[in-house]
Parts: sequence; structure tokens; C-alpha cells
Amino acid sequence: MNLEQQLNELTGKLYGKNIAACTNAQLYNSVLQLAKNRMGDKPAISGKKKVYYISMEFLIGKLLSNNLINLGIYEEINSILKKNGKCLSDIEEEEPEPSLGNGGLGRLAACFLDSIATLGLAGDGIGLNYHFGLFKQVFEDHLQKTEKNEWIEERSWLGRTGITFEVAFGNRKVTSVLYDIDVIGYENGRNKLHLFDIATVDESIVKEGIDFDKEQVEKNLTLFLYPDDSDQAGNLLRIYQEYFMVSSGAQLIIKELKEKGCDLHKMHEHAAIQINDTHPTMIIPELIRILTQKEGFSMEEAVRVVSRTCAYTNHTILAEALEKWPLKYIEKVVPQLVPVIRELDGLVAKKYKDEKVQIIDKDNKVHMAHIDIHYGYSVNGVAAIHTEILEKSELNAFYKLYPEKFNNKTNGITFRRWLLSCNRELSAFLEETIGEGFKKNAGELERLLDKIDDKSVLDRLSEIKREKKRQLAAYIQEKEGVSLDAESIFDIQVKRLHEYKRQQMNALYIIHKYLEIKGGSRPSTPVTFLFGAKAAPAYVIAQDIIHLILVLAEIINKDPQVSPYMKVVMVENYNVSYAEKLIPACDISEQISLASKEASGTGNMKFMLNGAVTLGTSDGANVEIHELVGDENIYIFGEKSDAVIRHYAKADYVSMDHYKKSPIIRRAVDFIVGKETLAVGHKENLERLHKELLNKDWFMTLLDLEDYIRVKDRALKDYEDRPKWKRMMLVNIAKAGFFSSDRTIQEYNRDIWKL
Ligand code: 26Q
Repeated sequence: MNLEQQLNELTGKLYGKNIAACTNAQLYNSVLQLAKNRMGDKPAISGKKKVYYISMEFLIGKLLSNNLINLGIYEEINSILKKNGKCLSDIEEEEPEPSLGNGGLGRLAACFLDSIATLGLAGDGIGLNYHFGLFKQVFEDHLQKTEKNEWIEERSWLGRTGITFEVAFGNRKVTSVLYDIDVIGYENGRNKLHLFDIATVDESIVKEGIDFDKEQVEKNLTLFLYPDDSDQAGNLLRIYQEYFMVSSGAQLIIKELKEKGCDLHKMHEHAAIQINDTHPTMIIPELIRILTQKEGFSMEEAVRVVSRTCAYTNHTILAEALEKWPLKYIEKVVPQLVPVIRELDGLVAKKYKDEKVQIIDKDNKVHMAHIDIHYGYSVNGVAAIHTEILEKSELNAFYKLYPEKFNNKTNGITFRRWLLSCNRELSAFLEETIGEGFKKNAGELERLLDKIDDKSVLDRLSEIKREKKRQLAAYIQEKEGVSLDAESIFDIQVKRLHEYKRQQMNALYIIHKYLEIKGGSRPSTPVTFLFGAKAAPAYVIAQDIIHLILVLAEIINKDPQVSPYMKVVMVENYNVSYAEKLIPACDISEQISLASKEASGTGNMKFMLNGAVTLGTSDGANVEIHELVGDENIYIFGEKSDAVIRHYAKADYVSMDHYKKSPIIRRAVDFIVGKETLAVGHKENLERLHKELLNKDWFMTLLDLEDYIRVKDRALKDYEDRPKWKRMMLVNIAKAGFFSSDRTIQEYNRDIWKL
């Protein structure tokens, strides 16, 4: 039976209709089923040793188009649907997006699963099946409101396994139920994403928005990702979630090892456990607990084998994001783990006197990262500069103890999703121009460099960009009700909202530009400023920054003097699917974090791959992008990380000095509380943000603002030199191969997992 007959048979079985008679929703379900059948037929990837990537987040996004591509049937399905008067991209819209992650860390985990399977390595993900995931963002009155994101439907990628485990929180036992999602490699076999759920979960306890009773753990444990961690109940629930995942995961790993007939004393020869930030750290004491209490290991034997199995990835140097749990909280949630943690702490204390490397500190807080570093065999950062900062300053005390454990693994992204799937036009053109080798070997993108003087290639690249801008403009017209000029420059900043990422600096530029235009100085090419960002509900200043941007959008887009020259849009509920539409349409990629604060960034890589030019600081992977493309093909500005680190050490940054010194800065900052904004927005939010910038500005916005304005103006000017800009696009695409997550995973495997 050919593919069309198979699909017709499925629609007939499910809905009693042929393809042409089905609705898009019915076709989505049918193609889903077809893909799942195909995936089930793929051989499971196996090997002597398997990696378990354990993470509280897997931001997988919609799976239909990615899976069709990896199965090698995207084009065929596309034309079958077309033949029947249907459109695959409309059908893709029917798929709900699971929001099982916050941002970079979760998306990285998803890219890694794709690459692990594509490289034919045995490796599964272990995570949680949050019913509503991260909140859905809606804007009301220029403020962010939160709603639950429902994504689990009767037919979905999730499969029941029938496997259950018992998880004990002290004397309270709960049942953990395992669901699996198949992960198909590009033209390769099948791995799994294991998602655990609590059997007694109760969706009905969710009240307004994302409000629910935090005490009822048996009912709420897997409802949401990271509920508000600003109070004790929120923090406790987070520990419940972490332990639930870790205990279920440990039991699954041991079950699989036993089924393979492995000697648990040689666990490290059969399993590597990659711990995604400190969130799954309790798997270390949990495995030690199981081995000593249930498998007859001595403490020494258990510590030894677990330490040779577990490896830790650090994703941040922000002090407030490093997990330090009061021992009392852990005692309350999982008392059985406390003796193990105390023992591990005691072993460290006996060996090392330095306060900085202890596991339990003087305030009785447990430093989760310290457990990972002492009792794991590898510690890695996620970009060269990030790892260097870990070694030289943040984790220097540990680096001195264990220099051999430290290594860098610069992040990467899967090109299947971030090129082949989200930019079919560019992907097809590349195939035509340099052959299809780049699909499996991203390094081959460099062959594009031979065409740097080929006018027809350059023109096609820019024509594809224009087409993607048109598509985005149509989508934004429909979703946000704003009409955009596809001939304008698209300047885009999309990422979680955080002060260190400095969306507020971009907003200050926009104010500056607005005032310039008001003053009669109009740009010859109009500019569209696009934002997408969710803010943690308890993060007050982040909410204020969203408010400011929404207020600016309202003022600017409605001003007939200004809106022909600039527009501002903050898209609602930015997520993976939105990213797939925004990124291919971008001209200028905003990567403007305060140097030293963005561990890597991965959006920067996705933009580059799609022909955007980076405007950024020397932070995270921007540094490596800069090295690859050279000074002429990137816009770098701002203070370097060593200078920033010195400012913090000396505590000598005073934002008020910059404000007083510069009329340009003053004018932009004071606009936040000027009469135009106050007429549209809320005094409380705007004044709080204004005050924050003048009196604190912990992430040094005003330090870099003038340089940012200067360099951004230069970038906008350069855009008008079309031949020059097109060459920049080409170089960025050609040099993006390094950032394939296939390369990253090969390095993890070579240096850490050794599968
Ligand atoms: C911790 C404790 C309690 C509740 C929540 C958390 C928490 C949750 C999520 C802490 C951190 C995160 C997410 C971090 C993250 O996304 N980091 C990003 O990781 C990317 C992949 O390595 C990097 O590219 C980014 O630079 C980094 O910010």
C-alpha cells in the first residue's frame, strides 16, 4: 500500500471519510497516527551503554512536521494533501504545543534528544509529564496575565507504557506512571523520552488562571512546570517534583540495567546520567540510597559507582538561579534522603576545609551544585566563555580540586527543526546551491562561501528572507491585529524576560528612536521591532518591562507621524511555534545580555542559521559567533565580561552617574514616566521601573546604552547597503554549521559519555 492509500485507510477507519472530505483537525489526527505507526516500526537504538538525559524540562514543541522530516516522508505527505485540496501547514496548526520548558535549558534538552537519535546513539530523556506545562501568556490592559496551557488530547504523541513505580515521600507513598514519546533520529532509529506522571493527578483543582492548592501534592504534583517559587509552599512543591522525577528515573534506570543483565557494580559501563542543571541533582543521593539499602552495596562502593555514572551541566552563573535548598525543606519532603546527604557532606568536610566547597553550609542550606561536582565525574559549561568563567571565578575553588572534571560543551541546535522544518524555502535553496550534504553534515554549509560574489545566490537569499517576512507579517496581522511592512527591517528580540537579558535596553533604544523621528530625523528604511517574552509571575520588574514595551507599542503604532517609519510588536504567548515563524523572518538578531551573564544563548544560533546578523555583547556563544564570522559580519558592542566582573567585585557601578552625564540617556529614561506613557500605562509599574533603572540597575543597562544606540544605528544604516548586507547574511549561514547540536552531542559522547 502506498502512503496515500495508508492515509486514506486511516481517515476511513477513524472518521469514515476519505482525505478530501476530512477537516484539518481530523487530518491532523490521521497523519499523527500514520507517523506514530511508522515510528513504531523503526528499530530501537541499542548499545552496550546508554545515556539518560535527565531534565525537569523538555521543550519539544510541536512534533508533527519534525517527525515527518525525520521519517523522510514530509514531502510526500505534503503533496498527497495538496492533491486532495489540503495544506500541511494548516494541519500543523491543529497540533497543540506542549509547554514542557521555560526556555533555553528545556529547548536544549529537546535538540539534544533529536541529535542523540540522529547520530544513532542509545539515549533516552527522563522528565515529567506536566499537564498544563508553563503558563500561557495573554495580554490585558498592557499587562501579562497567565492561563493554563492545555496540550494533552485524546490522540497525542504520548504513549501509555503500563510501567508504574512507587515513590515515597517519607511515609507517604504515591504511584508514578510512565508515559513515553518516541524520538526518531533523522533517517535513523528510535529512542524515547520518558515522562513520569503522578497516578492521582487531579486537573479539577485548578481554579482561576494557574491558581491551585499547593498543599495537595498527590493531586497537583504534575500539573504545572515551576509553580511560583516565591513562597515556601511553591518551593516545597518544586522539591516534591524534583524528587518524584529523580526517584522514578532511578528506578527506571535500575530496572533497565537489571533487564539487560548488568552487574550494578559496573553501572558506569552501561549507563551515563547527564544531569541538566542542578534540578535533578537528588538522583545522586537517591541512587546511593537504593544501592546501599536495597542492593547490598557498602556506602563506599555505592558512592564510587554513582560518581562514575553521573555528569553535571551548569547553565547559569546567576547566584539567584543556583539551587540552595534549606535542609529543613528536604527533610520535610524526603526525610529518607537526609542521612545520605549528611553522609556525603561529612565525607567532603573530612577531606576539604574550604567553606566554599561544603555541601551543607552554615545556614543549613544544601548547595545542589556542590553535590554534583563532588559526586559526579564531569562538570561542563555551555559556551567557551561560560566555562572559562566557571573555572576562573564562579567555581574556581572546585576547579582547583578537580581540574580534570571540568570541560566545555558549546551548545548547539538541531538543524532539522531550525532550518529544514522552519525554513523550507532556504533549505531547498541551499540544497540546490551546495547539494544536500549539509543536512547530515552541517559543516558543509561552508560551501556557500564559494558563492559570496555570486549575485544570483545573494539575491535569492534576500528574496527568501523577504518571503519569510511576508509570511510572518500575515501571521501577525491575523494573531495580533497589527499590520507590518514586510519591506521594513525586522529587528527581533525573543527569549525569556529577565533583567540580565536587557529587553529594557532595547525598549530605551526604541524610545530614543521615537523621539528622533518626532524631532524630524526619519530613517530611510522603516524598522519593525519585535519582541516575544514570558515573565515569571512573581518577577515584578520583569512584568514592568513587559508593560513598558506594550505601552510603547500602543503609543508608537498609533502615532501617524511615526508609525510609517517604525512599529513595535510584542507577540502574545511566545513559544517554540512562534519562534519557528519569527526566526526565519529576522534581519537583526538582538543578543544584548550584560556580558558574563548569558551562559550561552541558543536563539543567537537559530537566527544566524536563518541569515540574520547578530547585534550583541561579548557574552555566551556570541563570542564564538564573532570568532567564526569575523568583525565585518556581526555588530558587537558594550563592556566586556572581565570589566563587568570587576564592576561587581568593586561594587563601583552607579547607574545614576550615567544618567546624569548623558542627556541622551536622561531623555530616554525619563520618557518612561513622561506624560505620553502615563496617559496609556500604569503609574505604579512605570514609576517602579524608572526608579529601578536610576537607583539600582543591577544589570548595568545604562552602562552600555550609548554604545548600543551607536552600534544599532550603524547596523540599520548598513542594511541599506544591500549587496553588503546580503554578503553578511551569506557568511552567517555558511558559518553556522559549528552550532549544530550534532557537533555538540558528538563532543559529549567523545569526552563524557563514551557510548
Ligand atoms: C530553579 C529553582 C527553582 C525553580 C526554578 C529554577 C530554574 C528553572 C529554569 C532555574 C533555571 C532555569 C532555566 C535556565 C535556563 O534556561 N538557562 C539557559 O540555558 C541555556 C541552555 O544552556 C543557555 O543557552 C542560556 O544562556 C541559559 O540562560
